[in-house]
Amino acid sequence: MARKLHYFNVNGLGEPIRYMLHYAGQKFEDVQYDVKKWPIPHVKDFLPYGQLPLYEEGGKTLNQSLAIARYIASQAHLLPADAWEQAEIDAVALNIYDYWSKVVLYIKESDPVKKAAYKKEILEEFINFYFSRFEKELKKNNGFFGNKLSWADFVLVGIVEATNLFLGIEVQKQFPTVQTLVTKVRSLPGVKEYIAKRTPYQV
Ligand SMILES: N[C@@H](CCC(=O)N[C@@H](CS)C(=O)NCC(=O)O)C(=O)O
Repeated sequence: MARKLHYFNVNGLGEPIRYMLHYAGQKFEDVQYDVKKWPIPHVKDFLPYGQLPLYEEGGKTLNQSLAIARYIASQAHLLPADAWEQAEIDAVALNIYDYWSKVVLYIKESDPVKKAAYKKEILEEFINFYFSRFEKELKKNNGFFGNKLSWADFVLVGIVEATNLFLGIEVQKQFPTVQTLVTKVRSLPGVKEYIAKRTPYQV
C-alpha cells in the first residue's frame, strides 16, 4: 500500500510522524517542501485546509498531525489497548500542543518588538509551566507518558526538537527525564538511522 507524508523540510508537526513511520519500518514517500519557498500555490491549493502535514494511504488522505500520529501509532503498537489509557495519551498530546501554540505565536510574529516579548514569555514562563509538568508525568510513569513507549512520547520529542530549532535553545537540558526520553526516542531502531541520514534542519 503506497504511503506518502507531505510536510516541510524542517522539524515540527510532521517529524514525530516521520519518526513513527521509520520506527514501524513502514515504507513511505517522505515529500518535503522548502519552507522558505512557502506558499507554493499548487501545493497549498491541493491541501484540504491549506496546511501541512498531509498523509496519504491507499488513495485516501488525512490531515491534522495528531490524527495522523494516532493512526500511525495504532499500527505500530504505540497506542494503548485500553480506552481510558488512550484518552490519557490523547490528553498528553493535546497538552504538548497547548505549549506549542505559544511558540507558534512567536514564530508567526513579524514585529520584532512583539516577537522578542513572546520569546521572553516562552523562556521565562511557558517552558517552565509546561515542561515541569511533562517532567513530573514522565517520572511518575517509568520515563514514558503511559508507562511504556507511546505516540505521545514521539510527539514530545518532535516538539522539543522544533522548540530548539526555532528558539535556538536546548530545552531538554533543564529537564532530566525529558532529556532521557529524547535520547531514548532518538536511539530507537529506524529513528536512529533516519536521523543519521537526514539533512540538518535550518530556519
Ligand atoms: N492543526 C494542524 C496545524 C497545521 C499547521 O499549523 N501547519 C503549518 C506547519 S506546522 C502550515 O502548514 N503552515 C503553512 C500555512 O499555514 O500556510 C495540525 O496539527 O496538523
